[in-house]
Amino acid sequence: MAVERTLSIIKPDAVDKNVIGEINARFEKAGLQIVAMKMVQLDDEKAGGFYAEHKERPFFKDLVGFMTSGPVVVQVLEGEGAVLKNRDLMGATNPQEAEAGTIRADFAETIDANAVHGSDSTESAAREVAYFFGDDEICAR
Ligand code: RTP
Ligand code: MG
Repeated sequence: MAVERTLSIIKPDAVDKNVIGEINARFEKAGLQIVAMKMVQLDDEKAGGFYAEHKERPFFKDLVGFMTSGPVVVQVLEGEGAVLKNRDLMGATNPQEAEAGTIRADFAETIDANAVHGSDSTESAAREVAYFFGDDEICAR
């Protein structure tokens, strides 16, 4: 399987719960390496641009409101099949439907405040990584 990069965001609810380390430990135990990482406070423009694909959806305003409600940790994860591996670790979008042992099942309660974001394809990953990080901010291993 090819080595890939994927964008991960630890969302405001998980930062507020003080579980950044626990979530990152899961990535590392699964063989994903953190090759870039920063904590940022998103504003409406940055969060709205990130979720532009959902602009016409009824939940867009709430989504942007939630993503700007507190700091997030944005990071690039690298490893074999990183995109799908991260999605598997995250679990379903709605924590109520997420498989036991996944990040969302263990750390999230609602579909709005669902602890983490992960790119859904290698194409999205390339766009999302570039949205937050310059090449000089990613530390190739
Ligand atoms: P994400 O992009 O944050 O990793 O989540 P995802 O791929 O699992 O879900 P996506 O369909 O991309 O939706 C982005 C975020 O919007 C919120 N959402 N709310 N109320 C709703 O029906 C609804 N659907 C999606 C979620 O917070 C989801 O993470
Ligand atoms: Mg998504």
